[in-house]
Amino acid sequence: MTQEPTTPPREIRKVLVANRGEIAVRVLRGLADLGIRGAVVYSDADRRALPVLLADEAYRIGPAASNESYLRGDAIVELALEIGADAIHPGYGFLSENAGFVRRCDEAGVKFIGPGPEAMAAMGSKIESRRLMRAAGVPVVPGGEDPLADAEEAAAFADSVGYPVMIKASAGGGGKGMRLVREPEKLASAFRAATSEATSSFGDGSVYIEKYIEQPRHVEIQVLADEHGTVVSLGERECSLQRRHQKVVEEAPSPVVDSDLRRRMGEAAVRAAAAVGYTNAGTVEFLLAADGSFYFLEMNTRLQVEHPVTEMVTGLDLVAAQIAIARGEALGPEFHGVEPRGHAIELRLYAEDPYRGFVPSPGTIRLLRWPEGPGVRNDCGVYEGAEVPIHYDPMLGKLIVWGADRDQAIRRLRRAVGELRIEGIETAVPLYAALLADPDFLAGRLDIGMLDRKMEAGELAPAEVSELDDLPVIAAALEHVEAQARRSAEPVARRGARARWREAGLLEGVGRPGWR
Ligand code: MV4
Repeated sequence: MTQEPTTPPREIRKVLVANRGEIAVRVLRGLADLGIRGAVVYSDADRRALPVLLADEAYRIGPAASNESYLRGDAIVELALEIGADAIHPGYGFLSENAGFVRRCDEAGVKFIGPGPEAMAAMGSKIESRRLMRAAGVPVVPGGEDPLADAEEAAAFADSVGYPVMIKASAGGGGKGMRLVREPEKLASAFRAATSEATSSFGDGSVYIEKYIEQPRHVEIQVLADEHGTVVSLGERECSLQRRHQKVVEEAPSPVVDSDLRRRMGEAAVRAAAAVGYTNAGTVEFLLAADGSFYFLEMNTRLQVEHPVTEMVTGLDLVAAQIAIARGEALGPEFHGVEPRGHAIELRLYAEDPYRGFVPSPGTIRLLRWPEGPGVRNDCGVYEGAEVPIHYDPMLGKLIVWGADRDQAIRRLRRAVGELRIEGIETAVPLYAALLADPDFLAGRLDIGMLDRKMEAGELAPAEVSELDDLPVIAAALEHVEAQARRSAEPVARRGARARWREAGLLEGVGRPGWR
């Protein structure tokens, strides 16, 4: 990145990470790689969590409940001022898409690492963003421009675009306040249901109507925008494998996006970001129909969970790019004309049981062994012995692989899933093992309903996970027990940081076998 001579750089020497779990770890690592001090907040439930152990500084922000900790924008800005942090990185979730929080940061003179509040608010309203996108020449799904006044207006619109249609909440996103209507007789009740769900969920009952696109893919474009008016596309991620609006597997590039479609979707995403004066990292979501047409859905104004697959195929560090943009630097040549190299796939690992309706499975991680080797990246927010609290999203982390092409990436992922061991909690690892043998997945035949359909049809029954037997594990455990016996015979002074942490009570409850 190059500095524009006219703009003085904004000093960023210390950043407060206002998040938890794997994304706090990812951001802290990015900061460390840049030589920037990383501070992190934590709730009572996260006192011994991995970000707290990795950060240069860690500050208690409140009790376990998010409302009293990670969502306390006032306390977080106050803390940033107190500790001399130049900027706040919000991660995803929590305060990351809260325009009021961004304004609060601006007023305090603490740099928010993300877009400005106007761009964030414009994209937060689905009706407003649809209107802006249409005006900017970004394709949107055929449908209404304004909030629907009543069921009669909904019926008139539905007749003009043709059934099936979707009624969506303007303040929604992620599927809340959304109703699919296939027959005119069901429209009025769907309108009322969407309106009341939108009112109770968002305090804003306005809804609009769109033509329903059958069995599309979810393909999103990663964009970066500097503070000098330059916006670039870093290509797409295929995120069609979802269950109930929760992404499960993501990959880059999409198996069906060729360089011409990538260029057209990239240009549309750049127009979308430019139309709202967007800055920093963002993602423009599209529905990609079977006939190759694509439509703007919404823009996520944050760094996303699945950003690593873009990093793996572009060789870029998106957290470093976010910091450079926040410092006022201009996007350099390495960000222009980016084409994907090879193929990356990410599996999300949640503490939940996919074969019992994905119920959360909180508890203690008794054993954790991550895969390693060529092309494997672990973005993980927990360690062996850690507790998975019930208070937050149960994502433990992500397993990401890179291969020279999709086939190699899939083979490496199969190998990595075979090496992965998580005990003490339930995860989707057996489901992933089944998916990695599924003919439709292998052929890249994906759509947004595929995972739910296959789960319901029993086509993804738990597969045998391991290609290894347990002998190496037993050997490692024996070796570990012996090593521990040797260590406990040593004088305290020679045992280093680990012993000191334990004496400080930091490692209470940390499982012994395998803990490094
Ligand atoms: C749609 C659609 C089909 N047609 N809109 C779901 C979440 C919200 N962001 C938009 N969503 C959808 N909007 C039209 N006009 C299908 C979905 C949809 C979906 C979109 C992306 C990823 C997964 C999905 C699962 C179900 C429905």
